[in-house]
Amino acid sequence: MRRVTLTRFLIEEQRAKGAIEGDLRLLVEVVARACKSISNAISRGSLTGSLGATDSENVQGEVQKKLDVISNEILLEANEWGGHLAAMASEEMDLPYAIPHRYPKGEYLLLFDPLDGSSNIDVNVAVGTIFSVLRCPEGVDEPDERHFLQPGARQVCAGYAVYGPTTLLVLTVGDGVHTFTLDRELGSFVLTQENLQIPADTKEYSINASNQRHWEAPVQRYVGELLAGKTGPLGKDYNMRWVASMVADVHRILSRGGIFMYPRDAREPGKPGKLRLMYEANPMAFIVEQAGGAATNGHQRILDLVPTTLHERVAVFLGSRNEVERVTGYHAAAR
Ligand code: P6P
Repeated sequence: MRRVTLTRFLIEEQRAKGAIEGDLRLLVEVVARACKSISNAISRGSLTGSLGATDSENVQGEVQKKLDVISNEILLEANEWGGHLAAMASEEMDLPYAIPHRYPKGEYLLLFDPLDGSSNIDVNVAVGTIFSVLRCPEGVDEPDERHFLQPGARQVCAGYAVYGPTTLLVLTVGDGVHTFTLDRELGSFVLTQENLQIPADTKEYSINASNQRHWEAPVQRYVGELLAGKTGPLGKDYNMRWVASMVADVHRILSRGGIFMYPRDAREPGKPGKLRLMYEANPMAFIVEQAGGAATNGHQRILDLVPTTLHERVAVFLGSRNEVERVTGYHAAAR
């Protein structure tokens, strides 16, 4: 494998395919550098007193971990001065972040979950950063929440960093999915896998089974068939994994197939799901589809959903195409 850094890859992609014009390349490199800083911050954990919770809640009503706030700050400070962004939005902030007037603005909107799975951070389990890039609508100088509310199909770039045994950056600009591994000696992300493909079939599913009694009928039916194994209608035994960090569960699926599910459930009937559409489901759906997989909310393709609020939630079924199509078909049959 040619040892290609992220910068060289982005330049050569632009030269070969015109896939990544200047400001988008700058955006990806700045976000990657911020993810390196986040990786360093979380790797020091208790050494720097950065574990544990703050005494504040985010817009989701969740208690913020210190590292949620630190990671959010790292991404804001890394991106606000470069001139590539019109505004930013984060799981950790109620409203979009306007680029300070002292800095030039660019054509992109950046959305992120700065530290996904942060409930795992205090027990040293893999967490991650998820990001999504949209174009700011033409002629809009001061974008507000409305300008972010674009369907996921309009994303020009999406990616995540997973902070595990190694720190990885997984990226798509609409021309396949590629993985970069952080080489801490070089201080650079190095290309380690090109054009990831998710197998259409799988023997592994991912769901928080403790919520089983709250699921709707199509999910009860589908998971019941998975549990029935070889003697059941699917004719094979399945394994289950649930890390409770979406980034870690999705990365496993990108690496070896599987289906990830966070369905809506009866605990909060008013909520369409737990995961957030704009900066969790949409970027992951873009990546999964670019790797040959599928992503729906049980009824529709996630990337076709038209958002109504910045922090809206959505049910998520994503991964191996044949399994996602099966459980989505069960939702259609139940209507
Ligand atoms: P539960 C993390 O809080 C997260 O948003 C996703 O990363 C993860 O898949 C899910 O929630 C875990 O939810 O209910 O199993 O704790």
